[in-house]
Amino acid sequence: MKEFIVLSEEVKAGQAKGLPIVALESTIISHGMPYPQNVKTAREVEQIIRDNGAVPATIALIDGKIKIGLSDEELEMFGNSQGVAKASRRDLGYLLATKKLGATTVAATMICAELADIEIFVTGGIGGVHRGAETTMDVSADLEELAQTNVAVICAGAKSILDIGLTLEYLETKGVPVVGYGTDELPAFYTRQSGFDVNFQLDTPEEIAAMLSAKWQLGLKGGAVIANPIPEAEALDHTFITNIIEKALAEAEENGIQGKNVTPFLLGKVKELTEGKSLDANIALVKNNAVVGAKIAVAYNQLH
Ligand code: PSU
Ligand code: MN
Repeated sequence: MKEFIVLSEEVKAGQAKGLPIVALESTIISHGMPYPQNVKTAREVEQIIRDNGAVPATIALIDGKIKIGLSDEELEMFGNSQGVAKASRRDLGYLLATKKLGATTVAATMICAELADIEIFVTGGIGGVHRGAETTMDVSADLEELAQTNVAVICAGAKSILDIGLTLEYLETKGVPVVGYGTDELPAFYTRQSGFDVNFQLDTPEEIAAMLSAKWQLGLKGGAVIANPIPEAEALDHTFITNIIEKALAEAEENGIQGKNVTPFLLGKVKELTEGKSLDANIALVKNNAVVGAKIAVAYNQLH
């Protein structure tokens, strides 16, 4: 297994010194945001993690290896090339064996993080149960991964391109805790409110670290969703974004978008219809998650 894993110098040195490490995904770079904002954001997020006392490890598949920590050139390559596959759990074996470039989703990043002994992972949003999943069966592999892989995902809640209620039901069935960071309501990515409660509200990185530690010490497999609301000043108006999401969903349906193309299509459409406002919000919330995630990693590290 170890033959597939390559740590960057920064991550290797960090692990040797016992520093907290924070995993970051690469699908958000290759398929979640346009160039050049994607690369700029990826670099800034890494720096925020350093500034808050942890070591960033952006994860991707390159030339038959799982890279834990990317160079500046590699970040640029993932942000600015067409031929990067979106890599989820099912794709890992194929992409490694064929030595193709793979941008890891939340699910695949969790798998790779666990292989590299990284417990804390920061991103923007997780996949979930899509609206209409009763008939399409479009349920993100991210949810199954949260059920079985011991990595906590700091995100801004679940986007309303998803069926948030069904996503919470799925996570409940799988025993995945959904924690609100300083809130009792699950944030909905672009907005701070969703109308759904989280399972537990915790207000400090130390409390979250203690919860994760207790869960895993018991041998309870699986991750946790740590939902951190977008900062008030960056949040989009609820009615504005809801109308746009409805339009994006209708266009996806008209165009027969399916499978792994659904989420990138919807994100791109929402960006276009908001004239970039959704992208600004997305960038702001990821940076906000990086601050919180780094602090959780520091607190978790102190317990171990
Ligand atoms: N949500 C976002 N931005 C993203 C994604 C989700 O706001 O980039 C990406 C993540 O990598 C997530 C993936 O794991 O989409 C989910 O895709 P799917 O719905 O196909 O499982
Ligand atoms: Mn899907």
